[in-house]
Parts: sequence; structure tokens; C-alpha cells
Amino acid sequence: MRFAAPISALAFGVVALAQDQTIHVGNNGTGSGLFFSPQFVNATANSTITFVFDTPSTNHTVAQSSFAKPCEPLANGFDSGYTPGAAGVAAPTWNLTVTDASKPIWFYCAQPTKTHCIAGMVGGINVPAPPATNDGSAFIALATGASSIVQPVPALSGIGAFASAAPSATAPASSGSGSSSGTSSGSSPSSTGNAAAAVGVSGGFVAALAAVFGVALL
Ligand SMILES: *[C@@H]1O[C@H](CO)[C@@H](O)[C@H](O)[C@H]1NC(C)=O
Ligand SMILES: *[C@@H]1O[C@H](CO)[C@@H](O)[C@H](O)[C@H]1NC(C)=O
Ligand SMILES: *[C@@H]1O[C@H](CO)[C@@H](O)[C@H](O)[C@H]1NC(C)=O
Ligand SMILES: *[C@@H]1O[C@H](CO)[C@@H](O)[C@H](O)[C@H]1NC(C)=O
Ligand SMILES: *[C@@H]1O[C@H](CO)[C@@H](O)[C@H](O)[C@H]1NC(C)=O
Ligand SMILES: [Cu+2]
Repeated sequence: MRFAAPISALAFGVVALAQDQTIHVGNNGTGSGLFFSPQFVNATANSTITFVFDTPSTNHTVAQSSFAKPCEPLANGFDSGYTPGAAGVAAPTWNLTVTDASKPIWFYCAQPTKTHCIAGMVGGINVPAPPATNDGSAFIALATGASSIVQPVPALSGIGAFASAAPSATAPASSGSGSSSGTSSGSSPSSTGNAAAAVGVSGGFVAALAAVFGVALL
């Protein structure tokens, strides 16, 4: 599963130019607020939305809802789980892949402190263009008119979209080939050290190959 996803994403990117996009959560890098930025995006099937929980953040979620009940989880919907980010640490990201671009995907932040959803911290993917009874501004109006926020249960899989891993500031550990750059630049300082040491010995090329192979087996 983890092996197949990057390969198909790569293939799609080359063949059909999937437009991957970024939505900032709670802090767009220059200022913080109870918002998703941009709030609405159009996304093709198989493209990925990267939610960036910019730090310092105030502990947000990305939870799927219905249009009618913006501050309540949709049955079988996705939820990133609460993702706090302290000042000075790398921003966690969460990669959501769209599988069905034919229907709107609505989401909200479930944080009860300061009632983020009711403050308008909601967003959507492939929402109807205005004016429509279920366009983005109608969704925001329903959210700000909600009387309570219902807590979701973290779930990678949703309706029309899924994630392969929980939010993280580093790429998840790889179990296959094809992601050696992510592994070496990510959370493996000890294997980077081994590879550097191996290059120093005579016959370093073979040793380096062994080191790379060892990294791939992690
Ligand atoms: C980021 O958020 C701040 C605070 O809400 C706002 O003033 C600023 O215009 C935003 N910048 C961008 C690029 O969206
Ligand atoms: C999405 O596409 C529709 C139809 O082309 C367009 O009206 C709408 O403005 C687009 N929304 C965004 C957020 O780009
Ligand atoms: C998305 O990927 C799946 C699996 O690779 C493929 O069957 C489908 O045709 C793709 N959808 C689009 C719109 O390219
Ligand atoms: C994040 O918010 C949730 C819900 O309010 C809370 O249960 C959790 O303790 C918070 N985590 C941090 C690190 O503040
Ligand atoms: C999300 O995708 C980006 C770009 O491919 C990657 O750098 C990041 O590690 C991914 N995040 C997670 C949690 O997988
Ligand atoms: Cu929030």
C-alpha cells in the first residue's frame, strides 16, 4: 500500500499533470487565525492536498463533515486528529488524496476551545460554484450558525478522499525502494552517518552501496 501509492502518484504526475495543492491550517506562515488557507480548492481525482499545520499552531484538526452539518463528523469520513505544533519546530503535514472529484468534500476544525468550526474554520474541495444553495458561503453560514461542535474520531480513510499516514513533521518511515531521498533527508540521522563513514574507507563505493541497501531495508 505504502509502496504502491508513491509509484502511482508519480505515474499520474507524469502522464496527466495532477495538480497537487497546499492548504495551510491555522497559520499561513505570516499570521495565525482560525482559518484554512485557501479555504476552498478544486482538485482532480488522484491529486493530493497537503495540509500544513504551520507552527506555531493552536492544535487544529481536519475532519470531514456533510454540507448540512459542518461541525459534525460525516459517517465514515476522514479526520486528521488533533495536530499541535510548537513554535520553532517543523510544521506537521497531512497528505489527503482525492479519489472522487465528482462530489464536494467538506471539512472542519473540531477544536472546541474557541469553537474553531463555529468561528468559521471550515473548508472544502470541489464545492459548487456560487450562486448555489450548497456553495462555499452557504457552508460557512451553516458553520457559524452551528450551536455545537461534535468531536470526530481520527480516521485516515474518508468519503472521496484518504490519507496514507497520520500528520507528521517528517516523512513516514519507508518500507520499500523508490523513496531513498525521503529516507536520507528525513528521520534517519544514524544511517546518514553510516553512509558517510562508509565512503571514507577504501572500496567505498561497494560499502556505500551496502549502506544504501541497508537503508532501503529499514
Ligand atoms: C495570513 O494570515 C494573516 C492573519 O490572518 C493575514 O493578515 C495575512 O494576509 C495572511 N497572508 C496570506 C498570504 O494569506
Ligand atoms: C472551481 O471550479 C469552478 C468551475 O470551474 C469555479 O467556478 C470555481 O471558482 C473553482 N473554485 C476554486 C476554489 O477555484
Ligand atoms: C486514479 O488512479 C486510479 C488508480 O491508479 C486509476 O484507476 C484512475 O483512472 C485514476 N483517475 C484519474 C482521474 O486519473
Ligand atoms: C489538542 O486539543 C484537544 C481537544 O481540545 C485536546 O484534547 C488536546 O489535549 C490538545 N493537545 C495539546 C497538545 O494541546
Ligand atoms: C506529505 O507530502 C510531502 C510531499 O511529498 C512530504 O514531504 C511529506 O513528508 C508528506 N507528509 C506525510 C505526513 O506523509
Ligand atoms: Cu482549528
